[in-house]
Amino acid sequence: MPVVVDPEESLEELRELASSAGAEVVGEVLQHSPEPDPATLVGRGKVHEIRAAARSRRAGLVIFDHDLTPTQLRNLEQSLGLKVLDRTQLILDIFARRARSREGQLQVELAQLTYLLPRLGGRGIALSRLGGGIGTRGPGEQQLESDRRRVRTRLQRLSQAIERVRAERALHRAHRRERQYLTVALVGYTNAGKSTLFNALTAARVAVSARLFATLDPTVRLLRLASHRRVLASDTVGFIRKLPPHLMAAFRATLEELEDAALLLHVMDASDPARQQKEAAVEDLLQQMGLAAAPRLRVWNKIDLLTPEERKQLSRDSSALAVSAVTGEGLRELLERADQALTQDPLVETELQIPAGDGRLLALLHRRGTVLSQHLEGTRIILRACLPRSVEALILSSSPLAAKIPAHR
Ligand SMILES: Nc1nc2c(ncn2[C@@H]2O[C@H](COP(=O)(O)OP(=O)(O)OP(=O)(O)O)[C@@H](O)[C@H]2O)c(=O)[nH]1
Ligand SMILES: [Mg+2]
Repeated sequence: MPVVVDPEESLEELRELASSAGAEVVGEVLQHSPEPDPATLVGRGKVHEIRAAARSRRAGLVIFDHDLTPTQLRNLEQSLGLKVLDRTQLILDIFARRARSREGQLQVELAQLTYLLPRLGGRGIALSRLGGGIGTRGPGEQQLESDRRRVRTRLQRLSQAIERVRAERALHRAHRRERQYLTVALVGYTNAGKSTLFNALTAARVAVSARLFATLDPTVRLLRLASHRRVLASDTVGFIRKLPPHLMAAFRATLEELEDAALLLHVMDASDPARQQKEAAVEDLLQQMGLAAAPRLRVWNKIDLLTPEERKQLSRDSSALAVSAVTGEGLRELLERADQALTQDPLVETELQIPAGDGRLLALLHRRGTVLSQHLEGTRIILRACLPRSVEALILSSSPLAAKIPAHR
């Protein structure tokens, strides 16, 4: 389902993106026209209006919320006499500033160059018309040819390097699986509060910020759920509507973390007037990534910012949890619900007997599960406990004297 975006709201988001990139917004122009002009996107009158507005406010840069074709970009830069960026370039710019890990940097560079390549091509056509006669090549074109070649070679190297990092990551994930940890990944729109929630749950210290795309590199930490089960929690890069396709492809390696997750926590900002559109945008992207069927829990965050009336309304959405990562409200329930939602390794309530002398097994049971009752019967300890099925299997296999007590006893 296509997500309907209100242009004013989209512009508001562009403003946030621009300030996240370090720009100061001095003015805005909105165009209501259903028919984009192939040469300049906006009509000629609008181009004049933008130029006048930019001059009077001494702007050094014009940013379009819409993506521009190479031709539109060139034409607009010429008629405005200013540097022009589109939404994709702006997002790429933010990502380029924020990427810290080697993988993140490789991915951003790949996305930037992929975006640049056809733009070099576009200019190449214009220059060959100007400079070169029939059968000859102008010097500008030669320069561009070598630029293009350089970009292509670099793209190839980047892809290879990313493949290597990707293989490494796959190995890490395989190790984690061997250690039997399931992964719970936090996903959601940028600025929904994923990192704040991640920190609150795992006592980590991932940087949190009101700027968009504060997190680029995924972080993984151990998290203890309500049953004492330990899982790996993974904080990931935020989503945004109209996510540049290049960026989506380039971030594939990072997003593979999500494919491996046993559960996605979809974190949403309950105080955001555009929360519904943003939820739909995230769902849309998850679907594009082939994760439509991935088990997930919807989590409304920032409920501390709501009025009692708004809270009441939210509570009608029974398929979601309401939490505040800042005050800690609702986090206990979140840990319980996440525990129950891990259907790959479901929680079972079971009755077990273990040898009374085996302190190690008893400790394991208390550490990895919730013991509901326990008593001594001769040389055996009889316990009723709630545990992940895998832990039950581990206990039964680790001592010949450990056994399950049939329910009909
Ligand atoms: N009032 C309130 N503010 C919150 C809550 N959770 C997060 N915030 C604020 O929301 C802003 C964004 O938080 P982050 O945790 O960086 O959001 P994120 O989803 O990780 O964002 P990206 O990494 O950019 O995708 C910060 O200013 C946080 O302080 C909450 O429960 N209540
Ligand atoms: Mg974050």
